[in-house]
Amino acid sequence: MADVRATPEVLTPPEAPPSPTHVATRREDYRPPDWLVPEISLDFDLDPQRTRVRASLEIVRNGDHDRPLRLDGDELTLISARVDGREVEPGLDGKQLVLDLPGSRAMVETEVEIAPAANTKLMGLYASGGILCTQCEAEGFRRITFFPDRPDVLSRYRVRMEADKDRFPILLSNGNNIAAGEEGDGRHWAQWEDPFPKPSYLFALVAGDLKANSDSFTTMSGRKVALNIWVREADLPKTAHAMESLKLAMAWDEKVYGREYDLDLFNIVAVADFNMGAMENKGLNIFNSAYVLADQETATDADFDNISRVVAHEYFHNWSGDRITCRDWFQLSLKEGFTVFRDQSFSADIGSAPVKRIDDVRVLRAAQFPEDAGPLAHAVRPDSYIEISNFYTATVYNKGAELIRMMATVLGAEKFRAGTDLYFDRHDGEAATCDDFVKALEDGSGVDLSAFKIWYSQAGTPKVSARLQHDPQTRAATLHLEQRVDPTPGQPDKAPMPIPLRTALIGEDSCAEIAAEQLVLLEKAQATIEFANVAEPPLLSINRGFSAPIVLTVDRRPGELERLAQCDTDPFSRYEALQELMMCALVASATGAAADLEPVTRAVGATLRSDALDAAFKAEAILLPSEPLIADRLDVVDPDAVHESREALRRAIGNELRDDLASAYGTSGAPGHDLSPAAKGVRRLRNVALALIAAGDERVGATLAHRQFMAADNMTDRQAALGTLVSLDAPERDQALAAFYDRFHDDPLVLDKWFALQAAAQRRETVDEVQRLAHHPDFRIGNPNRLRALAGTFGYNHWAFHSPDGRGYRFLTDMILDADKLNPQVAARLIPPFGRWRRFEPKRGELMRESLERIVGARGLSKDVYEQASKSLA
Ligand code: B3K
Ligand code: ZN
Repeated sequence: MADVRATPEVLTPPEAPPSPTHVATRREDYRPPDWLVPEISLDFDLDPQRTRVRASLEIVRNGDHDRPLRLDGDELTLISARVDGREVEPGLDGKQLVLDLPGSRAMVETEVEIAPAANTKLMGLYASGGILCTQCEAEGFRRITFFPDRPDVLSRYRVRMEADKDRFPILLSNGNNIAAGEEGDGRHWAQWEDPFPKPSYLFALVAGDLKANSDSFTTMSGRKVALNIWVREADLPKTAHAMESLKLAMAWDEKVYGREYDLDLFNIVAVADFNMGAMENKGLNIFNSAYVLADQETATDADFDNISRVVAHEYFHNWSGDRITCRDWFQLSLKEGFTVFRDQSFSADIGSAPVKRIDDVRVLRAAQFPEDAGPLAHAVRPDSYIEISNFYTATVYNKGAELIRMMATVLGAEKFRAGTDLYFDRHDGEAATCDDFVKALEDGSGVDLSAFKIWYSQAGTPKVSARLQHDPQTRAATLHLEQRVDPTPGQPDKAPMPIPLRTALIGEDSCAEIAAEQLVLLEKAQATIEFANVAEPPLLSINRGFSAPIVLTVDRRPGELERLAQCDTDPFSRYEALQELMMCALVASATGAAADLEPVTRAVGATLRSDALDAAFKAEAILLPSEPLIADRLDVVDPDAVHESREALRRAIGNELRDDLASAYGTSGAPGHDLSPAAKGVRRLRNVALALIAAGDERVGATLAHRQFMAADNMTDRQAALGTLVSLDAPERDQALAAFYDRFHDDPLVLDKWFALQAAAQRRETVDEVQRLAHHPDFRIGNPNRLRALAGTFGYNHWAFHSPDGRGYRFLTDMILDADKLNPQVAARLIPPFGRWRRFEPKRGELMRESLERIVGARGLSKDVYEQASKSLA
């Protein structure tokens, strides 16, 4: 692609059309609530078509003001409103109910009607496969009843619900079940009370024909907590792993953070239609069934790991989210960044820590770095939003977690724990801010962390360059460091950021650590660090463990990376050396330069043959950087050149290392039922090897993959075999796809895999395939998992999505516009692949831009999609 030299600036976008209803909320406008609601009683007369909700709010004026009470509402039919028992006619301002209240307290009662079965947004109370359930974060409670729906209004909830007993035998809400009874007309009722004041976004209710996997956990203070995972009866056998994960998470939070569970009951419910992974409602977590249900036949090792991760994440929220919540939605990372950091540490502790770190960094680079480098860049604590749902991003979650990790690294384990102890004590029962969190860490540890606050407010990934000079005569080595942050939307000028770099020197000859690891804190734009007594040529091992979320460029001599890939004593940096070695070759060939693949195949071979490395690490290390990651390194992206360069390297590895790959593929020690990190590692290595064998020789690959597919006794091997086959032009491909469908078409989560595998296929025909699949009788645009499996997966299939004729763009645009009519939140999450249009060669860039314009110009567009598409154009 050396001949393609576009000037992306010529692709100027038009002004986004003004949209008066889509106004931005700004962080600087925060004001404490005018009215508080210490107590609320809710009474639900449940019916999928028409549910009556009666709410009694004890209202208290907050401060000295004469502003009216404003209650948020959305798609509610108001039946009646009363103040202190007297019927009133409230005013309406937009969607808000406005009531002038003379005194400092009042009892406000409303009665509304809602239609759960018609709720396709899956926010508020909705129906999923015969179950009635809720999702309130961030602003869904207002779709259930009129309320000041903001996270700094904390209330004690009493809930009564009544429903048909046959259809809805189980009635659940937050807290404790205090009473239940029959109505005599086939209906029954239950009353729940939650003793912990909570914001409305943590309210939950479930009614359905559910069965529980029940267990218990005894807390460190000796209290017995009843645990239930509620699912459809047929799914009960698939809940064992989630239950084990929950108990491990409860014990881990006691041991690592001293946090004990606080109610006598903890319920989890799994539903098939859910906008994201799961939700941490107090005492009643509601989950996307994908993060609960698993068995050997239907779930992969990655699925099992994701279940542990998400179950733990939601459980950890009980303290970092529920007991201490967010003052306003700009502070979202207070609970999400911290909770992701907590779940990452948990997964590292129960599995392989190095492999977990590699995984986390891979996610960060795949999802967050592009965000930071594109038109949707925002700070970990954003300054404004049109639709808050659009800010549940990799920046708020994963970069937020990296920010906490950096502070934890600087403090060390003991001081970090002192800081978090103080945070939990000081803010228990409050709605807090990110500043409160840093202050508690500082006060608890006695360490000034104020410099790190810029990571909350400044968007963009810092770019650090490093150069090591060595003088053999004086045995002195000097490390030169420089940093810069590129402008992001709304932030043209950037300040230097504090960057903690775990750094060591490795001897090029001895292959050993010659300068022990130290923590270098780069605070200014530039710094130099001196090393004495460096007796042999040193190799720079820097940003070990990925101690800072940065893009690092190191000025290296030829051969350094290959040597580091063998010698680095930090597993992450060793992985990184091999990845960087591959990346250099890939970027060279994608830009038409001569690429020497030999050092790469040599290093991959050495990694495969190493006795010192375990299978899981080998698998991660030899996996080639993805096409989007290669594209991120290019000034102008030609997806065909990127694809060809990656395929060429895969072929070279497959051909050159045939024997090493065959022996890796032959590794034993992974019986299908064995979920130990070692067995998972062996399966991973075998499956990575299989894909590379197929890259070297399609026929051999197809034969092996088909044999594995037919013989597999677990979903990891079955899915991986099919994953290799779908990208090949072999007769086994269609046979295997048909066999997979025949066997699993009644299992929605496995059927999602079938859709996703085809949408991920590395073939020219994939764009035709996804169009056909969109008309498949099993495709359901209203089911978020199915939509993501097809359209979401396709959007990240770099080569196929960026088909030069623009058909990939048209497909995704149509999907987004169709999905937006039903579920704006999920539709908006499909937009980011379009956002990088300025970086593509001009023809594709123009087609991408046109797609965004078509979206922005569509009639009746939601504010979710409007915000993402219009910002992507800017
Ligand atoms: N807190 C929820 C996310 C809610 C998303 C709302 N659009 C799940 C989680 O992060 O644990
Ligand atoms: Zn969370």
